[in-house]
Amino acid sequence: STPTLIIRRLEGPEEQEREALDELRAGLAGSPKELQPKLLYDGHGSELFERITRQPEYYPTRSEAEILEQHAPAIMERYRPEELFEIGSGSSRKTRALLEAMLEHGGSRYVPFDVSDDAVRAAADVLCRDYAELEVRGVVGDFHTDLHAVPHPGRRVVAFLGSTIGNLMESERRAFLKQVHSLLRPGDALLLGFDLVKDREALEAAYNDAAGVTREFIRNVLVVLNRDYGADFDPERFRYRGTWDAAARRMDIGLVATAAMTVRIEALDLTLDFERGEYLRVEVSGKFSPSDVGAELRAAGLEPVQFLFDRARRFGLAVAEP
Ligand code: AVJ
Repeated sequence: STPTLIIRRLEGPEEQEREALDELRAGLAGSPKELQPKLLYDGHGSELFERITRQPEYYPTRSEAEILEQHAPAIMERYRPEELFEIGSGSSRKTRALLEAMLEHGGSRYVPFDVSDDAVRAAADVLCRDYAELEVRGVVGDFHTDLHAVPHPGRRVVAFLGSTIGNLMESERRAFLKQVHSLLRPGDALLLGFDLVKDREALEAAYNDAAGVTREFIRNVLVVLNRDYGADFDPERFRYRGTWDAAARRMDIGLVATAAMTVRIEALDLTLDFERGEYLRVEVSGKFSPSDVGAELRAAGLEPVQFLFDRARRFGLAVAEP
């Protein structure tokens, strides 16, 4: 059979653009100034992130892949979903273990959902080629606003992998998990990947790789702002910083201005002043204990039924039911 591919954009371009500008303005008005992590994933940024996942210091992708390879068959045997709905699917590379196990147990639909249309399209193309019996329905959207608009035609497993949940602040996580709860019916399940709290050394190494790929990934956000928002940032005058904030239990990741400067952002009709040494936060990457995750799931009406780990216990996968 021929696989089908539908790219759905859930919001009109004007609406998307207006929201993006409002968010950008709000973030830059804060202290510290803050950007939205999704700005990192233009075509080049998505490629850089893929390169990060292959760096020796960046364990999360490998650890999660190990968990999925080991446990996907039992998970799919237990839930026997018609579809796998993956939020923030990116390249869908780790998803293969889940897809293969789902196909074994009669499921046939994959719904990758991502902000990057390039990523959804590329992943869908490759998966359609590699799995002839798989039906792929790609969805391009923002998981903060667009999840409710995705149809729910049958039993599903929803996956939110890679510890992307760590990009969200606590109040955002609460709202997000409630949204996810509304995507599930009895018999469905959520697979939530989360990075575990660990020692500062291992964490800071993962976000300060020796090859400098993370630095390039984060600095690329300024190129995105210059190109897409008419800004005039000089990336050379910002230094990368990725440090562990033990009290907030998150990596704080961003750029430090190496000199006082003024930056213009045409799309916002905004002139921004930076002091020398001022921090521009680009993302946070929260780390969790299984009990933190369990409590947040329960608060959203989800029941954690299993916590799975890699052998070195660096990363976790929660299985939860509505
Ligand atoms: C894609 C958000 C899971 O937080 O580890 C990797 C992004 N940033 N290195 C993470 C990231 C710098 C990544 N997530």
